[in-house]
Amino acid sequence: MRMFKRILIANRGEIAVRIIRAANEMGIESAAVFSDADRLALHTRLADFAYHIGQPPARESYLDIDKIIEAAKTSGAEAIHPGYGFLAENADFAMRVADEGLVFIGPPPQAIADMGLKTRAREIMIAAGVPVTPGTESAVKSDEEAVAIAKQIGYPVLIKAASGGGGKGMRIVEKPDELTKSMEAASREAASAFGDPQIYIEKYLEGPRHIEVQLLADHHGNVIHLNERECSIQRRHQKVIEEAPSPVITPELRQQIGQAAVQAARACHYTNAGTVEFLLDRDKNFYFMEMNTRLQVEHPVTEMTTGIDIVKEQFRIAAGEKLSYSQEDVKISGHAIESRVYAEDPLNNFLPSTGVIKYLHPPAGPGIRNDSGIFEGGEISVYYDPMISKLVAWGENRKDAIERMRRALEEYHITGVRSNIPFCLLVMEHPKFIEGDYDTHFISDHFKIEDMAEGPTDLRKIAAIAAVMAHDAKPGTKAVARSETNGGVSHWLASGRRFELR
Ligand code: MV4
Repeated sequence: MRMFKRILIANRGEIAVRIIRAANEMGIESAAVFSDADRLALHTRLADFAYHIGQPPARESYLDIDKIIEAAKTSGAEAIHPGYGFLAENADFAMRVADEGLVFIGPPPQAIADMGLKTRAREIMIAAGVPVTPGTESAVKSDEEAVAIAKQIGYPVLIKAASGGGGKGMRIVEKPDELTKSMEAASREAASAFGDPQIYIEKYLEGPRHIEVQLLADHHGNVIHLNERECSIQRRHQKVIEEAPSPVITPELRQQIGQAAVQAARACHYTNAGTVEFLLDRDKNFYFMEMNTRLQVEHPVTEMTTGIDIVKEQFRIAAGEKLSYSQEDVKISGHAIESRVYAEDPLNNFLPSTGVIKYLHPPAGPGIRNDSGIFEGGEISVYYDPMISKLVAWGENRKDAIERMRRALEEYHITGVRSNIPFCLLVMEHPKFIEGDYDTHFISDHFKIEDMAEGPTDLRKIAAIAAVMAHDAKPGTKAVARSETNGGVSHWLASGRRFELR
């Protein structure tokens, strides 16, 4: 099979841009789809072709399977890359793409469906000998079974929704007398959220770390892993900081968890790029949690530490080529950290901070990668994910990567919306983060909502704060607010104080 001449990207924002860039470098033409809200978006402008597919709400555009298929056919694309989110883990969509004679740049529909049902995924992993948390083998069928299992594995236990995932609809049960009541509530919640009342029970691990393994699998039986990422720094199941490699994974453990991930991929007949998520307990035992059957947001930290372009490999795999790398080719070079820069307002329940980007100065320089779908004059709207960009810093070691990320966050200036940049900076400066001593409770253990709030974005207020701080600052200390007005024209200072020589 030969490489595609043209592909369609069924997505928007930074990931659509990321995919367009990989296609461009490989000489593959790209067709974008866009909603009314994205007429001027970066992905719409960067692609070789762009097709309008409907109204801003995703249901009427980026989730409209018929429209996307129509755009693909009209464009003459041979394959569709779904990105992440939207239709990426929709088995019906993957099936439909194939039925239309197009190639889905992702796994087989059966693998998507199997891994989407958490109880089915557990059954497959248990049968394949992949470690899973102690608990029910599949969905619980009766109260009696639940009581017996919970007693056997010991409290606390965690009730999860069979069709859930990403942390939605989970319930911790501390004592036996709460079990049946919590099960009823969890089941009712699951039925209304996922249309499936089935639940299952696991031993609840306290303070686990989230470790995930990147996989590549071709259509010739080759499966390799690209090492782990650590994604424990998250807030309400929203990842904020990710890094590769994990500060706690030894070479021996890396080999074991990587092998388990490869086994998991083989067990569900996986092809293309995928990720197996594990929980790591305090004794460093790892347990299968979920498999993500898509390209992930945080894939750049793996790219920057392995030198492998995951999106290009996705194209090659989908076109029927063999993997370009064997397991022995995969090395780790240095350390990479990603900050997900969100437009959100902690003081307003973390709702998206919507508005027009009035001023944008993204960081650059050595070891910095900033994957972004926004631009000055662009808008963060209510319709889509409020991620502004993924800021990735590479360093020769973890300390250098942290220092580089701190420097880049200090350089990064956005006005018009509020962002979590100041919060990401606090994480880079936190002693526990610097030590690598953290788990999935890191944010709730160490931060209050007020810590996460950005100061006022009004330039006059910032200038006033800066003036006060400059006045109060001891010699040699840095000002934190970094704005001044200059003849009515506002501009930003990178850091520190400015002087005129006379
Ligand atoms: C767990 C757990 C503790 N014990 N399962 C959250 C997301 C979903 N995929 C599963 N999750 C968890 N499952 C057992 N048996 C703790 C979590 C969890 C978590 C996992 C990864 C990253 C962040 C998390 C935050 C809270 C809870």
